[in-house]
Amino acid sequence: MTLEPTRDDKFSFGLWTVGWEAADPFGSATRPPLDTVEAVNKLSDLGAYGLTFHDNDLFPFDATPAQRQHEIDRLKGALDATGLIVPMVTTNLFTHPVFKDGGFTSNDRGVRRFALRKVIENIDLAAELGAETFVMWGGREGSEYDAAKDIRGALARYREAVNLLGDYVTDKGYNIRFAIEPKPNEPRGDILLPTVGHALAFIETLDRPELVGVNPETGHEQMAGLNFTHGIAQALDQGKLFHIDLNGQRGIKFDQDLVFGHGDLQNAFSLVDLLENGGPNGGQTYTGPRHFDYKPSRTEDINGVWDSAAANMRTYLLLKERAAAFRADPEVQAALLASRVQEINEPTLDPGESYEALRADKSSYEDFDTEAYFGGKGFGFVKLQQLFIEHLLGAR
Ligand code: GLT
Ligand code: MN
Ligand code: MN
Repeated sequence: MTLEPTRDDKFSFGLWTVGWEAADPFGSATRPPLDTVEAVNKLSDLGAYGLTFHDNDLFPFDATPAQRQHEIDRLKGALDATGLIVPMVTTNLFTHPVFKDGGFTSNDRGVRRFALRKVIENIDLAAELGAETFVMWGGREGSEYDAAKDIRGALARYREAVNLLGDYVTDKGYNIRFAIEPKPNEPRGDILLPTVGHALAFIETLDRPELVGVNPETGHEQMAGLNFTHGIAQALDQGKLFHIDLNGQRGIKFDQDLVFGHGDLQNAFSLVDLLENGGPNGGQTYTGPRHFDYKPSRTEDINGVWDSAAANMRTYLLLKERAAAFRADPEVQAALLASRVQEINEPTLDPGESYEALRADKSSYEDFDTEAYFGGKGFGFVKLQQLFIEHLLGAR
């Protein structure tokens, strides 16, 4: 297996990632702006297949129509020259002061109408560039103070917005689906739709749930102490993994946006196995873009930017190679069997078995030897996990 990224690996990067100038709440930028054409050329050279962006990564918030078009034309020229594509587009509804209380859910109705217009303009651009996924990260949709936000009202406005945008892409005949990106907090004290589970539940309340899925980000689930691989498995199970933001996070703290694998490496390993192989027993895999939403650390100059971009892809491919080795190992196969990992796919009831039949089956209850589970019948999960670690470490 090659560790050189190719277009077939479907690696993509946000323009805001490699283009991050590294200003944080405590310090000013440490890098100059990165030109869009240079970003496209370099990502293409490194083996990526896609570039994604917010409207205002490409042109400023206050750009004139001519300036906007000039930047779009420059991007298109670079895409044509390299063959890079734009698989996903998203809208900046968080930087400008007008969005200080959110876009779709600001208490200010005028702001909500402005936000909808801004997104609609950007959906037209996404369609023009052939993007098939439109991400909605509502980082400013939330609150700091419980008294200041009617959460049910805000969710109703969120729903109203997504429903309208669903009508828009449907009426226009655009081949675009929406992906909601959850995050628990930062920049707001508490953000609406904070986890994959909240977003999945919300989607079922929409007029066109089939048009809307999720764009989970590694660090965002891990900031809430959640298992990212579990969240992704559930999104796959529900047919809702429309896009994914891969990065690294070390525990429950601010959003670190580290390189993929530079956080919880074990979880990154199980994630790649899930995306590539469908998890322990195979099954539904993920075929969409492997999108890296990371921030090259503030300590880095432009060399560090490109080293870190390459590191995301190389780590992904290394984990993919390690997952294949893990699966091919006969000792792992034996350990999986001993741990009865495949048995979870066997239905608990016999075909057609009713609850009456279950109640009539004495072996399921009256004669079932529960005592055997005291001091016996261990599952052997630790032995299996050690094999997983040894493959991760390249020791096998
Ligand atoms: C912002 C956020 C990311 C989102 C981007 C999409 S913007 O950088 O931190 O997680 O994916 O709006
Ligand atoms: Mn993040
Ligand atoms: Mn993200």
